[in-house]
Amino acid sequence: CKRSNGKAMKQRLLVVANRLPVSAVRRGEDSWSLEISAGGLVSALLGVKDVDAKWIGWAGVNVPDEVGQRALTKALDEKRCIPVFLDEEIVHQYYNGYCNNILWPLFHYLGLPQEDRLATTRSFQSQFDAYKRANQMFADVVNQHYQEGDVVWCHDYHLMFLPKCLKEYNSSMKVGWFLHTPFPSSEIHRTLPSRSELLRSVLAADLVGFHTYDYARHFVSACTRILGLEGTPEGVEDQGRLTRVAAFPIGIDSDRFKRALELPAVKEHINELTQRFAGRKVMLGVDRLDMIKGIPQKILAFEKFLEENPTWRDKVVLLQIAVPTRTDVPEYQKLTSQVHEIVGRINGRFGTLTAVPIHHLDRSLDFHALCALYAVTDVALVTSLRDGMNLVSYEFVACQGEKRGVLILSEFAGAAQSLGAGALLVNPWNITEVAASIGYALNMPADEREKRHRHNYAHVTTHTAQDWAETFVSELNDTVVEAQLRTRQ
Ligand code: ADQ
Repeated sequence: CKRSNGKAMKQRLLVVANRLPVSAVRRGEDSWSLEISAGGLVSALLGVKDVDAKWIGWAGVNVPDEVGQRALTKALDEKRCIPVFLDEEIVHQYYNGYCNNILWPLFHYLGLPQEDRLATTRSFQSQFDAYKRANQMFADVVNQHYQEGDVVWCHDYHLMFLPKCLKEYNSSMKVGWFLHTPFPSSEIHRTLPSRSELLRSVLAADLVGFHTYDYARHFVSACTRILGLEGTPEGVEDQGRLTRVAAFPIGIDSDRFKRALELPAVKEHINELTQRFAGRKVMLGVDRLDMIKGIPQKILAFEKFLEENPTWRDKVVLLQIAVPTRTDVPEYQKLTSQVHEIVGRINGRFGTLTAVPIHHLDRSLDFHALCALYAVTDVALVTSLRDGMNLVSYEFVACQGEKRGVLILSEFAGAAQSLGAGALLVNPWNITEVAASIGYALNMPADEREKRHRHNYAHVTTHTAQDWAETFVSELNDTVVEAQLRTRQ
C-alpha cells in the first residue's frame, strides 16, 4: 500500500476483459438496470488483499446514442465498472469473427475455418483488422482512466493485442496478460496468418500467465520458433528485455459453495433431488454447449456403458445441463441438434414408461440449484476435448460433503494437472475407456472414494480463486521492480 496524508491507499487494479461481469438491460432513454454476475472471477478479484479493483470491458449491448452511453457509464460506475462501447459491425467482425471463429477453435486444436479458402483468407484479414481496432478501443479507455502506479491486468484471447497498445501509450504501465484457454502447441499456432503479430503484442506485457506449465511452454516455443527469440527459464527475451512467462492455475471461491450448502433452501432442494432419484445413482455433466466440451462423446460413452451393463439400466441416470452459447453460429446450432438427436435415440432405446436414462437440459441453472445438483451427484463426468482449466470439476469437488462422489475427468482439461491424483483421468475420444471408467466409478469402494475425494478437496479449498488473483498481481508488481533494477545495473 502507498501512504497519502497518513492514510493507507490501496493499489488500483484495472481488470480488462472482453465482457464486464454485468448484464445490462435498457429501461428507458437514460435508464438502465444492471445485474452483477457473481462468477468466480468477480469473487477472485474482490478478494485480492490491499487492492482496489475496477473492471473495464464491453457491457454486451449495442448503445448507439450518446444519452444512452452517458446513462450506462454512470450506472456502471456505481458497480466499479467502466464500459467500452463497441458497435454492431465491430462486434460481428472482432468478437463473432476473429475471437470466436478463429482464435477459440484454433487454441482448442480444432484448426482454422476450412470453408471457402479464398473467402476465409479475405474475411480473415478484415476480421483481424477489426480485432486490432477493438483492442485499440479498449486501450483508449484504459488510458483515459489510468493513474500512475495502477496495475493493468488484461484477460484472455480477445485482448492479445492490448498489451502492445497500452505500452505504446505509456511504456511504464504495469501490464499483465492472462489466457483462460489452452495455448496450443507451436505447430498449431504457426498456422495462424497473424501468428507473429499476435505473439509480439502479447510480449509487450511485463507478465504473461497461463493455467498450466504446458501452455506456458507452448507459448515460449512459439516465440522461439516463430519469432526466433530466446526462451529462458523466466520467460522470453528480446533485445535484453524480458517478458516473464509463468503458470498461474486458477481456482474457485470454495467458501461461496460451502456457504450455499448451508442455506435452508439449498438443503431442501438437496432433499427433493435425493427423493426424486432414490434408488438410482446420479451422474452429472455441466457445460456450456460448446464443441470443446465433448458433450456428444460423453453421451455416447454413457450409451456404451448402458449397452454393456444391462443391470445398471434402471439404476443410473445422467443429468446433462448444457447452457447454450453462441446460438447464432451455425456450428453451434448443428452441435445442439446433434446432441438432441443422440439423447433422443438413447432415451428411446433404454427408457421405460416411467424413467429415462438421460435428462438433458438446454439451459443455465442458478447458483443454488447448481450447488444442490453437485451435492447429490455420485459421478461427475467432464469430457472436454480441450479446456483451459475447467472449473466445473472444482465446483463439483467443493460441493461433495458426505457423498464422496467420483470425478471422471478428461486428460485434456487443465484441471487434470491439479485434480489428476483424485480423479479418474480419461481420453474423451476413447469411448470404450470412458464407458469402462463409468463402471469403475459407480462400483468404487467407499475407502477409495474417500481417499480420492480428500486429495481433490484439499486442492480445491487451498488453491482458491483469491490466491490465484493475489499471486498474479504480486508477481506482476515484483516483475516490474526486477526489470527496473536490471535496467539500472
Ligand atoms: P468456460 O469454458 O466457461 O471458461 P469452466 O471453467 O467450466 O468453462 O467454467 C464454466 C462456469 O460456468 C462454471 O462456473 C459453471 O458453474 C458455469 N456453468 C456452466 N454450465 C452451466 C449451467 N448449465 N448452468 C449454470 N452454470 C453453468 C473458460 C475456459 C475454462 C477455464 C475458465 C476460467 O474455457 O477452461 O477454466 O475460463 O479460466
